[in-house]
Amino acid sequence: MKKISILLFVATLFLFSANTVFAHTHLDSSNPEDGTTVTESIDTIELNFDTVIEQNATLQVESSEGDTFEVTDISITDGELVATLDEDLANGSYTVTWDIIGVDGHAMQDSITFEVDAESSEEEEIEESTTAEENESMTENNQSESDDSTTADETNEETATDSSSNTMIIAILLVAIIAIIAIVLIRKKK
Ligand SMILES: [Cu+2]
Repeated sequence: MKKISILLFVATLFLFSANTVFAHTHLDSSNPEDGTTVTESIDTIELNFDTVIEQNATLQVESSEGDTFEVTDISITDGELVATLDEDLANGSYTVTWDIIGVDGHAMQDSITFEVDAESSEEEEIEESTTAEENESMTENNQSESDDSTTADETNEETATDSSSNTMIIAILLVAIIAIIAIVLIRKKK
């Protein structure tokens, strides 16, 4: 009887450590905020998550025209991610997509969109049209890239659904194990 209760105790500990928190990691706030328009040009994007995240997070910035922007630095402190771009974002609409590993070990992918509408100087407009021309030849590449990310999105949603049903099963198992341990301990006392 003693051996069984020790075994159950170890199993419980294992389940707890594997699922410390029964919740996915989501975005709390960001700068720029989702759906907003910023009136000055920016070269950093800040994401605040509701739990700590792992250091291996990645982030992509894409304009509505399909141009992608190089992220030169990602710094992560607990649940705060700050991404620095190699250039200021010109006026336009942007989508920021991230892949993170949350505190529960689940991979989470999500995105925000925002607009930049800064007082544009002539220089910026010239820069913008040059970039647009340069990127015309890349449009094909970007097309296949965005196809890929759609597939990734779908896979991710499936994973999230699967893991939440797994979480339910684990929670039920946990309750059952705790109940068994309680019964064993009560019997021991008698
Ligand atoms: Cu999760």
